[in-house]
Amino acid sequence: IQDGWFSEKSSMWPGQAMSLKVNQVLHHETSKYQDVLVFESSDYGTVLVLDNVIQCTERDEFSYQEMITHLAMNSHPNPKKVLVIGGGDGGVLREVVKHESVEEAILCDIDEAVIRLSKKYLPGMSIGFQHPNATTHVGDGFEFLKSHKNEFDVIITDSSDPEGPAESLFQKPYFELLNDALRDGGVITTQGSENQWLHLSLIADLKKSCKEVFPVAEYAYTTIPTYPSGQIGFMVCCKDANRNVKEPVRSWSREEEERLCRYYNQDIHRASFVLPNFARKALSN
Ligand code: AAT
Repeated sequence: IQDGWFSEKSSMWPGQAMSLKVNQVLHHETSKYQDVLVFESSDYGTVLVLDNVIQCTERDEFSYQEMITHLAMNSHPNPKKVLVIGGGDGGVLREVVKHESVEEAILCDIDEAVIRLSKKYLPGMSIGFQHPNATTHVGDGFEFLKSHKNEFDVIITDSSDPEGPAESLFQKPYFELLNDALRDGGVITTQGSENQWLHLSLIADLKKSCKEVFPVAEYAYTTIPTYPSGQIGFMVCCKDANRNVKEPVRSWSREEEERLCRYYNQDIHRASFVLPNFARKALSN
């Protein structure tokens, strides 16, 4: 933070930096895994930052949390048991339990500090932890999956960027673990290596790894002002070769959509897989 502004500088997005005006720092600590900063911004509400990278702001978090969740949930006919890897702010859990079919939702985040501070400073997201069907486990997602086989209908990996504690969550052995942890017909989404403007070759590698493991692996994206370049992508994969994840298998009525969500709807589900030519070409194989 310099002269009252936070700037998100990183070698992952050289030569650019999203800046937010800081009203006040609410908390700053070094956890076991990362530097954790919570501040109140002038126009984006409370902001959570890990290792100098913005994880969420109260103003625009719904775009990411709704899309990473409902792209997976509405690509499954009847999701009962759901796992969230990462997502320590609780926002993805909040979205998961909007689906009435869900009997059990488990969250596994590596860092208790994120969960603790979100409960204190981000009530709109951490409300997800309060749901009676939600349970929380503190630990590494990669390790957690090793002891869970053939168990989940949907697994959502809401992880930080590949530099840091989440590095292993972007590689093929992780997708093999995900595949083994899914029941028949299961669906996953993962944070897809940032975005098309910055990391096309990383995304192409990620998609290739997913395709080697899952019969269906598609890239989708959402817009979000406070992530690098204003967008972030997801891999959406399914164990069932006949499932078209670009078409929701379940959808809400327009009234329900507007009551439940601020970003996601069935048209945006379909549209989120449509890519501009430069990205379509790079991801075509
Ligand atoms: N919904 C907020 C967005 C996030 S949160 C990423 C979470 O992943 C953090 O809470 C972090 O503690 C957790 N995490 C990191 N590594 C692991 C791991 N190995 N196992 C389990 N959880 C992990 C993502 C923001 C994306 C930022 C885009 N620039």
